[in-house]
Amino acid sequence: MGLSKFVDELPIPPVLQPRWKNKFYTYYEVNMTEFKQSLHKELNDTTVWGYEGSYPGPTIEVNSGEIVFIKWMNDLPDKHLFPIDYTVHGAGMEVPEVRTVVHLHGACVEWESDGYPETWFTKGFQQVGPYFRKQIYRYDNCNSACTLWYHDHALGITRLNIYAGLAGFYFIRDQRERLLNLPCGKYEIPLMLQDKSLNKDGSLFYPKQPDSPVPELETSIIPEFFGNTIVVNGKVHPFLKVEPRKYRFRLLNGSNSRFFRIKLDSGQLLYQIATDSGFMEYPIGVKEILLAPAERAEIIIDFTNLEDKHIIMINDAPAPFPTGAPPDENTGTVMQFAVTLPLSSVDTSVIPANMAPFPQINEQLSSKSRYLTLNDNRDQYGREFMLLDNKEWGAPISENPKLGSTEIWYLINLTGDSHPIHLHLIDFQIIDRRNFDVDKYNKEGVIHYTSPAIPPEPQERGLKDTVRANPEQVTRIIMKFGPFTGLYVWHCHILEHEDYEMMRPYIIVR
Ligand SMILES: [Cu+2]
Repeated sequence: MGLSKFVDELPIPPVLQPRWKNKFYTYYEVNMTEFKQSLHKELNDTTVWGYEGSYPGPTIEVNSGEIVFIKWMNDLPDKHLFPIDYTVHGAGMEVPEVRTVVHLHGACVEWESDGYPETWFTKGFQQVGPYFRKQIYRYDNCNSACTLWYHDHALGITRLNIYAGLAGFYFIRDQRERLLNLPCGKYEIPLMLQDKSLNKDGSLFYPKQPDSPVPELETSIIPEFFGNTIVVNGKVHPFLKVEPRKYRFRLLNGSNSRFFRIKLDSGQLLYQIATDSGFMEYPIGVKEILLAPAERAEIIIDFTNLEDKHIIMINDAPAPFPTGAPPDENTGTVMQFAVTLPLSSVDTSVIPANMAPFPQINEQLSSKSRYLTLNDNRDQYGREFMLLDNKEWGAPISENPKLGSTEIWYLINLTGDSHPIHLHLIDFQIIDRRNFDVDKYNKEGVIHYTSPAIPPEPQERGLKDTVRANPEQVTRIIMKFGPFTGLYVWHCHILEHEDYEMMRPYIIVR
């Protein structure tokens, strides 16, 4: 479409103010509405959905251990912005078209407040899903400092609700973080990376049918969605004016399906300080960072001595990842940093030598190993759909870890895609990845390894809640289940996969 790049300033979502706060708890109210917002100055305003009139939603900032209550409310229209495929699990004609439920991604939270996909609710809570328990969610925020994000999770339409704009940041802060002397205040900036396709009139485009359409259906889910342009915090290819000093950026891949492998065209290092779920043991200097949908990384970029330089953040991740086409000039460009502001004060922030201890979980502590396949299938319309453990969403629960127990999960990827696998409630550690013979597995059901174990990449050495399970590899993760019991989910975070069967309930039992 040829929109000019770097003509809109990067928006920074506002910080949400609580309705009340006392020494025991904090209470917020958040309303979901439809409104118009400018995604690019050369386009008409775009109709989006957002939280508190903002896309991305306002950032919620809490302290570790703070008890927070949030009343999430749906005030959206009855008609969806995008075409619905009624054949998808939980999205049939019998349920209201517009349903929402909010999941705080990475949160340590009771199951009733976790945004289980069947706890959806409609406008004014007039209708609710079968597992709905409460209107006001409680968050215990037991995590250490980290970058979480909240987003919609309604069964069967998560891909459409998030694409419409229902996503925002949630930061947990703690004392250790304050002592690190990181860049803060206006030098600490969240970056939500997404891909979108925009029609000429400025409206968001989401396809009605896959490339090879399904004639029997008016609307069909697509295997993956790849937008033709990149938006950061809701702006197409924005720019950010920076001072010649250090900045802390909280990166989030908030796309439906697109992976980002970002680097700076200046070739300079990104100093990664945090993974999905908190600080790493020590910073690492890297040229590029790969982020699958839902993965986060915190980085420090040092613009010192780069006065008047214009530095472009670029993306070279193929789509689909890892074997798809490389990005073009639009999808390969993310945003620009213009080092044009004068230094307003001496930069006393640091890239710390150490951040937080990272105690590795000993494999010996694991009381159970689960072998879980990622499968490719065809449905009655000839469409590809993916499964976990070869089971559909509605099959009986098979993952039922005991409260307080440690398990190792073997994610056996039999498909040709890399899938970002996310478990709710807990953080895990990646043990290793190992190549195996897929044909032999398909014929005989045994894992025959064809390489030694590959340790996690340096950028993954920390607490994670989303892991890339690569094709033709077994990815092993280890985690302790708790501190809550109840019903949670694990799923692929490629939203088109999640909605079309690549999601499973799991239950933590006493
Ligand atoms: Cu997937």
